[in-house]
Amino acid sequence: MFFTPHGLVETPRFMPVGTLANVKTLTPAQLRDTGAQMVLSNTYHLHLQPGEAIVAGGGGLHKFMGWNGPMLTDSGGFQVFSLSEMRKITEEGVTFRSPHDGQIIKLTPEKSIEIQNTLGADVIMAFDECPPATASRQEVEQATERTYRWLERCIAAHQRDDQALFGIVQGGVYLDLRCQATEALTKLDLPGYAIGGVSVGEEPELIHKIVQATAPLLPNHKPRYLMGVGTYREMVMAIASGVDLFDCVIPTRWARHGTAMVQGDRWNLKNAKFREDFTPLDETCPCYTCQNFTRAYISHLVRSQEILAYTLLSIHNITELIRFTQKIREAILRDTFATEFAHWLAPQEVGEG
Ligand code: PRF
Ligand code: ZN
Repeated sequence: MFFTPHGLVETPRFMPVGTLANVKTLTPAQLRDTGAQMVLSNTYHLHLQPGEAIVAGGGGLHKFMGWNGPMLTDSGGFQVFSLSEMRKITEEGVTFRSPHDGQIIKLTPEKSIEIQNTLGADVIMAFDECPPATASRQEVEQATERTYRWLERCIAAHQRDDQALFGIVQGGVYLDLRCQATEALTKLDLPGYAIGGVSVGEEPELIHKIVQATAPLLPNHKPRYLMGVGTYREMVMAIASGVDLFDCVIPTRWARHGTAMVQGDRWNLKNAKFREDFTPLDETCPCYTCQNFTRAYISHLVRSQEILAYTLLSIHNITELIRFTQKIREAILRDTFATEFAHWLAPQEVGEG
């Protein structure tokens, strides 16, 4: 558990993604009812649209979007790499072309922190370089060292003591680089740490190895956040290694594709078998969707492409993932986590999925 100026966050916990200062298709009240505590938003997207000055004009991120719980903003570097074209990276920072109007935009560690200071989230992330899974060892080594130099610049630029700046460990699949980076970062005594550069196209077993080698080296009295990971098995494994926070677009993205996450499985609601199924998605689920609607009704909405379909599925999917991390939290507090969740850690069957 940790505290922010906008309330506490019980860990381990899944954080829904609210890229553009909203979790797609949900009102803040609906979001609150999923059990969400901390919500993530993005520097890259908000800088492009509407711009941080407008968010500040609206009273800062919390007031602007009507969410007065804990918020975290990602720093933008990762989004530049995965989303924009014509990006160029130097020691100074990253330049890229705005997908909105083609304008050349430059993000540096200083600029990212300035934007995040203006947005006003409770937790802000260091500006890092996340190399692709195809990068060579030498490229990863250079990116990891640069990420450290950028972190020092982020710390120097950071202006607000009501915002916690988290450092990000890079190092790709190279465990020795991960260990070196972790050791260097922990010396800086930041309020929290993240593991980045994971789940960028490498084998799932490598994700486990990286997290198992890195998370236990981070201080266990500070939040540890595994960026961009939110699948069941990866979360169980990471929590076993000490990770506290997760985020992932899967529950909301799948919802918009008509897919429900039900007890470890995924269901396409367009499937004919749901047309006359008058039971809830999951009768054990306390969410608004499961308490009030049937599979048949949601199937009808999905087939008709009604916006309510995406709202109801987002409510359920987010509730499902938060409830999963909440169940793990309760098991940890009962001291039964290792036995209750051991089956998630068993070797996976080949050809599954
Ligand atoms: N760095 C940042 N954000 C991220 C990542 C990263 O490495 C990832 C990688 N899984 C997701 N989001 N800043
Ligand atoms: Zn539900």
